[in-house]
Amino acid sequence: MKLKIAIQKSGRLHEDSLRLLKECGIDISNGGNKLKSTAANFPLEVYFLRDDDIPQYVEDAVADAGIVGENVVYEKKKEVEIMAQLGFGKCRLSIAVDKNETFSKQGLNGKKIATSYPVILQDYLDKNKISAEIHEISGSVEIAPGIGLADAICDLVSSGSTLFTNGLKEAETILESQSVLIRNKTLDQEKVRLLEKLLFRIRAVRKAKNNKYILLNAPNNKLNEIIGLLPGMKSPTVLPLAESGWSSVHSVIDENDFWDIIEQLKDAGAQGILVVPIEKMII
Ligand code: PRT
Ligand code: ZN
Repeated sequence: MKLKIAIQKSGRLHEDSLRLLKECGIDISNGGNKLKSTAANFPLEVYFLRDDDIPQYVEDAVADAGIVGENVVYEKKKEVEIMAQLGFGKCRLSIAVDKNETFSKQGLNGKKIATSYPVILQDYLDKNKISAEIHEISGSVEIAPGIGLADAICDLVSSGSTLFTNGLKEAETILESQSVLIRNKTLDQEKVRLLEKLLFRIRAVRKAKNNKYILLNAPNNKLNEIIGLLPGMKSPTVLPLAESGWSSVHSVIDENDFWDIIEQLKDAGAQGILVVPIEKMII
């Protein structure tokens, strides 16, 4: 029995999806032109598909699970369950208008909005009691206002440079998105067990990415203060240095607190601070 997982065949999520599986210790030969590939060391079969088709395949149990953007999951409205956010493919679905226009939500009334996300956009319009016309197009949405096809657009944005080069500005974010792991809702016990195993590994990889291992030297009379700055997983490890009066302190810190804590540690008298990436974190 193998767990079947669908990932994007080519495009923005392809590499990161494969990398995540690899970091979970699962070796898959790269897609190339193949439709599917079997992992050498985990009961997993990987299907390479267009991202738009993945929710449907997962609903139909052609694939048991899939990796796809939340934007696609919400747009397709298929019967699938989101298991975990994966931290890559981050973007937002936003309404954009001409850069010289003053934007207001109610100002969208009676306007024409071009998008590849009619379902999510309609939900947003309904929620905000806006009555606008949705013009669905499948690509190059950003050129629609320039050629007189629409007054505004609703499209994915990451750096914002596509909007900028087309004389548009981001006016309102309607969805924050990133890649997620989705599953079919009626998997049998054995498949659920495999999926849990995969999810356990994904969590360990994700957790490790958000944390760093830190080692430093501290004068013994400053140890309490320094340890107070480093909660660690349980509590920091403290080992005596060969030089008397000094200790080596080891701990784990959150990536987001990193620079703040480093400053405080230095101020407290820490020296020789080393910060190293963590590969996996099981807690
Ligand atoms: O062939 P297939 O159908 O599988 O791929 P696709 O062409 O439909 O999708 P692809 O590979 O472009 O994107 C896959 C997923 O990546 C999307 O569904 C999102 O979840 C995610 N993602 C993250 C993005 C972006 N960032 C993004 N910037 N998808 C698209 N864009 C486009 C956007 O549509 C716009 O044209 O990039 C442009 C804007 O980028 P910036 O950086 O200029 O703002
Ligand atoms: Zn697509």
